[in-house]
Amino acid sequence: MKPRLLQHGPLMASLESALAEHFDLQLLSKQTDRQAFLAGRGGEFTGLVTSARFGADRALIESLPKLAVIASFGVGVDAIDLAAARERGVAVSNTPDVLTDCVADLAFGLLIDVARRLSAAARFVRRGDWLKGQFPLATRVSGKNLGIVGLGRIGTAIARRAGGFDMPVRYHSRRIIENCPYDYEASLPALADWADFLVIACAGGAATRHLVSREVIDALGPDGFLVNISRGSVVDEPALVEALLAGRLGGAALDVFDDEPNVPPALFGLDSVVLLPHIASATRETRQAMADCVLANLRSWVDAGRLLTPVG
Ligand code: 8YV
Repeated sequence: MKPRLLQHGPLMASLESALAEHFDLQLLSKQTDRQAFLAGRGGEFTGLVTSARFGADRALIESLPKLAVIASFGVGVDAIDLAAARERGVAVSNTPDVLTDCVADLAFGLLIDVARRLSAAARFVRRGDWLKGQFPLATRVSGKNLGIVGLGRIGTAIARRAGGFDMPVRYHSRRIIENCPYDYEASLPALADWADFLVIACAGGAATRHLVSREVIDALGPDGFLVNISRGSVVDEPALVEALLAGRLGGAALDVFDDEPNVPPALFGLDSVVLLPHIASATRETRQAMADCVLANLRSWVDAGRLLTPVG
């Protein structure tokens, strides 16, 4: 008999079919009465497969009394109640490493876009405005100061890319990293003050909520640019919108938002912002590698009783 696996939220079609080959897969989203389904059948599932987007809250974890493992598609686990999982002895896996390069590539794409105004210039051409005059000058990237918030796998990959642009790099994180080639800045406002570009690459969740505050945004200032490929929750979004509208911040390039897929409409008319629909890991190659990682974790759990990429 195949082990019972509950799926929360949609996944790539190829992953869903691969999972269905190895597991008795039930989709929570297909249940018309979710509460009644969980109350009646929650005890059947030892595994839950979810994503960084859908996560697993305490109520869901507690409605699955035999739950032993949660496998999540994505590296961020801020939407999973890890405390609830720990209390119940539930092991959790994510998909680190395989998405690092694509996320770092996109961070640099955003950085160049917002500084050189690529998206804005493309809109200018499509509007026919080139026929009427020149596009305004933009901001140089090479050689400028890059501040990175969170120097984990993704932050480090962004720092490596900065080497190709001769950008001095400094970072801010919970603690200093030994033998790190980049200078540590204990104060985030001080890092923002030094930086021409501030890239957010730390984990989301309660510990980093609104870390990029009004004070940090003002320290980055009218000549500075914010790039976010982490989580919208890390930034005080209303303060960011206010600063952009008032011209107190040079620009922002955002792949993530506080209430996705809702983006503050006040940003739509601004050429100083680049807005993307959370696509940092969204390449065919990386998403397939993430799917393979989810499947490999679940199969290893069943076959060997251990996860390949456990969280924490
Ligand atoms: C994906 C992400 O958008 O890995 C993460 O933490 O946010 C992204 O890679 C997500 O996994 C899709 O749910």
